[in-house]
Amino acid sequence: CKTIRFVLGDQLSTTLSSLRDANPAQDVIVMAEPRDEATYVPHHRQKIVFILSAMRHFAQDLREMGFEVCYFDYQTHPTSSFTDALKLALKHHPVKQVIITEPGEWRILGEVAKWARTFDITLDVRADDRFFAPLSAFAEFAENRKELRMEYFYRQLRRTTGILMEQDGKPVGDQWNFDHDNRKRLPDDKRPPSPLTFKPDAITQTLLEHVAQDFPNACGKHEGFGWAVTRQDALKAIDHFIEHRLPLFGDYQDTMTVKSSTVYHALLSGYINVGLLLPDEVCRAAEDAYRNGKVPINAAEGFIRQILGWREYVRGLYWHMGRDYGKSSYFDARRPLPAFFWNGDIAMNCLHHAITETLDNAYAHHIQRLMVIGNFALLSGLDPKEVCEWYLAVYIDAFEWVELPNTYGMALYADGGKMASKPYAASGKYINRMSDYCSDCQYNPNKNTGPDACPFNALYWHFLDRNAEKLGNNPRLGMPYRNWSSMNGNSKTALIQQAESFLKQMDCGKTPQPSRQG
Ligand code: FAD
Ligand code: DLZ
Ligand code: SF4
Repeated sequence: CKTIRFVLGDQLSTTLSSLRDANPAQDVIVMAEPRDEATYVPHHRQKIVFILSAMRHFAQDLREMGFEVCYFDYQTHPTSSFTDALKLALKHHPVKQVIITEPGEWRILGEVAKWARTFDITLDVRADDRFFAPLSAFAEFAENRKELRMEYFYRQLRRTTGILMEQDGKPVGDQWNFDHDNRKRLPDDKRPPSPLTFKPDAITQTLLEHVAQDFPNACGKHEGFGWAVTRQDALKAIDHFIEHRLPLFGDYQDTMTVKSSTVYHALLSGYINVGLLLPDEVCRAAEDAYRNGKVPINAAEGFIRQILGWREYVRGLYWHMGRDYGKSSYFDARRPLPAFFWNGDIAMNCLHHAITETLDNAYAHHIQRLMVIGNFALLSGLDPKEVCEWYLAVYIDAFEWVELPNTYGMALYADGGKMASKPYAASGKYINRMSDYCSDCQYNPNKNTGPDACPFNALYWHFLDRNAEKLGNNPRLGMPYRNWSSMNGNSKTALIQQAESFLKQMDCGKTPQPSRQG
């Protein structure tokens, strides 16, 4: 019988479970740009344009395949919510069955679950099988395990998919993990090649012209938009990445530099998350490059681990933890998000770069997100709810299922260690080792106290000291706590005072500045 197939903005794959058996002769595909989705956080302008443009292009592709697409664009057919859009669609197409692939977040799943009661329809919610592992595989993995660590889930998926595996069941290169090769600092004379960008076509251009005015609460710059919005262009982005950046992806995976906001990273997360690319094809392309001798194993494994390992693991964790994951704060952190998160106006060079690049490009690479911005939020005790909302708003690839475990679990340790075995807390010395930010900073990463001491240093000790009851027994923090205990009382007091004076300035709404001596 005739059905409505409801396709969401992160389901732009023609192989989607809800479209697989669709019949162009009788089914109607419904897509919508509801106001609620554009405004539930102040999304980055490039993120809004990216999603809406990719949706409009996808609708065009479906029409070319012969489908009738009932599309509620926000300009000519405004809707408030997905439910509102379905109600209008059912008026025009009074069908008895609605089919949808399960939404990527609890909020929308809750809304969709009410449809069978609200409307006179049967509702078929299908699993999203664009991932390597069904949710049941994560549930099985989690059963009877005290600790849910990525590494074991990843190895399991290497085995079940055969990716980077030898015929005898051993991992290619005889090792599961090449991380120890992947911590190089970028040499001064090395300049990473730029990623492939795409000139906005008429659909994207129209959105770019309207987005600033139509979404006044959105954040970030829309100028300089160069994201792919079609599958064809996203496929070109994979090829370009594999040829130009994957070979050194592993070596410089953890590096940060003022010379490049993208280093050797892929910039594929947005495309994968909205469905323009499938994780399987991206991993297989990297594996082929390794097997054809184009890239070394540390690059191929390092990259594949991000998608087959981290991406699958965070997705499993998000659904496994339930809808209340993200609602509490292990450290009882309550400090409001400082204003400089929205304008980058902060004297700390690493934070300034990471936040400004985020607001300019809707992108920052993993180490900037984790070890600069996330680390700062963790050490200074920012409220996890506000921090998570910020991350959900500002990145091109931000959808709750992937953003929340990464921010709340990994960066903020706000789940008390369900995701990470220890907080990713680091002082300025780590940032200095992994980046070239510090040489051009008004602060000194080698100083702990004094007017030009790097704030990360005192904040690091302040964080460990104030959370000693919760973290003191963590075996992975034994060394820093021993160092803290062995410090003399005056040094400790000076560090605590240094951190408190920084936090006080921040609480007063002042952008902390290094005060000059003399
Ligand atoms: P690369 O570094 O080139 O990695 C390749 C691919 O691996 C990515 O495209 C992505 O699909 C996947 N990947 C890498 N790391 C992760 C990870 N930790 N979790 C899931 N997938 C991963 N990623 C998102 O897709 N959406 C988010 O909202 C998001 N929020 C984050 C928030 C914080 C605090 C942190 C620390 C990380 C977050 N990440 C998020 C993970 C990671 O930073 C991004 O996936 C990555 O920076 C995207 O850029 P890229 O495509 O150049 O990635
Ligand atoms: C994030 C987002 C935005 C900004 N706009 C839309 C939209 O117009 N239509 C849509 O279907 N989805 C949008 N999304 C993604 C949703 O908020 C949500 O994350 C997904 O629908 C979950 O599967
Ligand atoms: Fe960041 Fe400190 Fe280095 Fe400045 S000195 S760039 S604040 S780590």
